[in-house]
Amino acid sequence: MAKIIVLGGDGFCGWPTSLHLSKRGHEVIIVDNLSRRKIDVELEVQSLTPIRHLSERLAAWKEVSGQTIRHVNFTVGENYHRLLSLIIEEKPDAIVHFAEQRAAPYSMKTPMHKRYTVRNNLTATHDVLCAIVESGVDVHLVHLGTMGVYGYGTAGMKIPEGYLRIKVDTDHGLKDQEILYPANPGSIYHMTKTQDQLFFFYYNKNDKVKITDLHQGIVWGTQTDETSSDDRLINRFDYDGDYGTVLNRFLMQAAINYPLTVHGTGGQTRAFIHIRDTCRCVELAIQNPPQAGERVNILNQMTETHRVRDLARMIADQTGVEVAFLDNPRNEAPENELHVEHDRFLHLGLEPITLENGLMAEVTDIAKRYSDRCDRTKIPCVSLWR
Ligand code: USQ
Repeated sequence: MAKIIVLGGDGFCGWPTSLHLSKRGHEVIIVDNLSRRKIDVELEVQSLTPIRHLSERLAAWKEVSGQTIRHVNFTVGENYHRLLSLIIEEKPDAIVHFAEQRAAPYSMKTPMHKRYTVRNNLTATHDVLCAIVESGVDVHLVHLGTMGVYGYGTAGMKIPEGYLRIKVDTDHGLKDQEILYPANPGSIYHMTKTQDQLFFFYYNKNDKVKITDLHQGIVWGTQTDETSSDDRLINRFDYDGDYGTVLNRFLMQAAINYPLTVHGTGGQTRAFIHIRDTCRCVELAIQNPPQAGERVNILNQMTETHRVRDLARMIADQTGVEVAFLDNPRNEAPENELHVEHDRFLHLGLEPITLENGLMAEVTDIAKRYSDRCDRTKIPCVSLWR
């Protein structure tokens, strides 16, 4: 069994992943400064689901599973020496890095939000890499990246897993090369993740740090076996215009009969993954570290692609809710095709959950159960890209 530090272990992906790893017998230490909860206070919105304080969550988990998860509260990126001493003292086998501001609309709200997102995300990632090297501990870093690094134009090809094979016209004729797929961020948030990639490239090349970068699609769903095993362990559910992501928003909107908020024509095609598969993929990544000296290991962590208006239509057909086509607050291609290679996780044994698996009803049930906690004024996306 491994010892794993989960940076950002109180968030939407971090919490269920921490429980998933703990349940399987790994020793989990959460580092989290509770920034996501503080942003709820700033935005005057709360998770649709009533999430408990982190100490209550951890006590409940101990009661339910018998497993202890420790929590250390500091800001990664601001407390370098705490991070360094934690790594030296605990000697983790793996560090899972979720400790970044993850919402594109939030990152675009104002210059202050842009600067916060850049400062927070880039210093966090760099401090983790720097501390791993200074500690001398043999740690595998598993980072939650995004499919958004590839950009959302139409590539005209299947998007590969991180690296693009190209031919370069050199002095000695045409030569094959493999390069990082050209970064094409669509928001300040996505830009920070493209910059993370360069940090990884450098620290892997220069210091031989073992790194897996997971290019994750849009997560949907909310509960896992672990988070649903006790009400006190419930995962957060974001429905607001900044943090709510498209499919969960549509399912929640249908549950309260709010016209589905399609941006523009809804011709945007995106990659999706269920939260249960997020947990499983992180576990698979930890179990399959790159070898020493191997380049950064990049996997596309998604299971299917869908067009936004198709999702809206499907949910409208099932529930009778109206579809509203709204001016798009974002600066993004109104229509795009998206084909993605994602064989690497399938080869590692992932059995993907898809929209057909009946789990959409679980989201709708949760949304209905807690609908009285919804503030309808927080649903519109008011963060503009211009
Ligand atoms: N959209 C709507 N209506 C809505 C909300 C969104 O039409 O009510 C559209 C957006 O305009 C966009 C698409 O749906 O075209 C996806 O938006 P989103 O908010 O669901 O997802 P996004 O901003 O891309 O970010 C989310 C996560 C981020 C993660 C990313 C993966 O917040 O952390 O990295 O998904 S990916 O999209 O593959 O880059």
